[in-house]
Amino acid sequence: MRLVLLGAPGSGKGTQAARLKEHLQVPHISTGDLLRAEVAAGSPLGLKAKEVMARGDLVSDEILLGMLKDRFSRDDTRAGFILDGYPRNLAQAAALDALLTELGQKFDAAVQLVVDYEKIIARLAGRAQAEGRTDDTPEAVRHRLAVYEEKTAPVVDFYRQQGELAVVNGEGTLDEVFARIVEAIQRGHEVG
Ligand code: B4P
Repeated sequence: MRLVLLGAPGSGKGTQAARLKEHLQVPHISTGDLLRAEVAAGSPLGLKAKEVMARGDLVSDEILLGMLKDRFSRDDTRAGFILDGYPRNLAQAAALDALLTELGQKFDAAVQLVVDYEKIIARLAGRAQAEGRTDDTPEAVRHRLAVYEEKTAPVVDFYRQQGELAVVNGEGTLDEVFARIVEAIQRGHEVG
């Protein structure tokens, strides 16, 4: 199974991807996690990404594509993957398409998790307290939501037009959301 997870920051992509990884037995590729690992390691790439991420802006397409190509060069992605946090703009969607074509692969579904913005703000405020992520401050969260509207929402429309989008309600318990995603993947069409 090859899955792309879409949704606003805090919509539950990372949370659900961790469960889907066990369920589908394929690797979870989170571009946010890959970037945070670079920042933690203090690599040149991490130093470039650090401030951009803290502001809630998108890291450059060039850096992201390099990281993604590197990750897809590993054998474990041949059986499938859950891609979480990529693509985040139309240029990244085109780059993903080209990369998968080059690898002779095609993803099975793009799943969008939909959560009301007020709930997202509350979730991320909770995570800010629990984990202290620099991009979960109220200002950064507001900016991330604006970036999502401007840059990532067109990606959702693009996959909808291609007939590849499954829209899933991301509100409710973790189990409820997980069950909806599994159902959406199985049915291959939109569920409420
Ligand atoms: P990400 O790591 O992708 O962060 P995110 O959008 O906040 O989603 P995340 O997966 O962490 O949160 P989740 O919804 O699971 O990106 C961080 C930054 O990296 C970006 O802002 C950008 O700077 C950079 N970046 C990443 N990819 C990029 C790309 N492709 N191009 C350019 N830049 C890129 O969970 C959020 C919270 O909600 C958690 O606390 C969780 O416990 C809670 N939660 C989840 N499900 C819930 C539920 N059902 N009910 C209640 N709470 C729930």
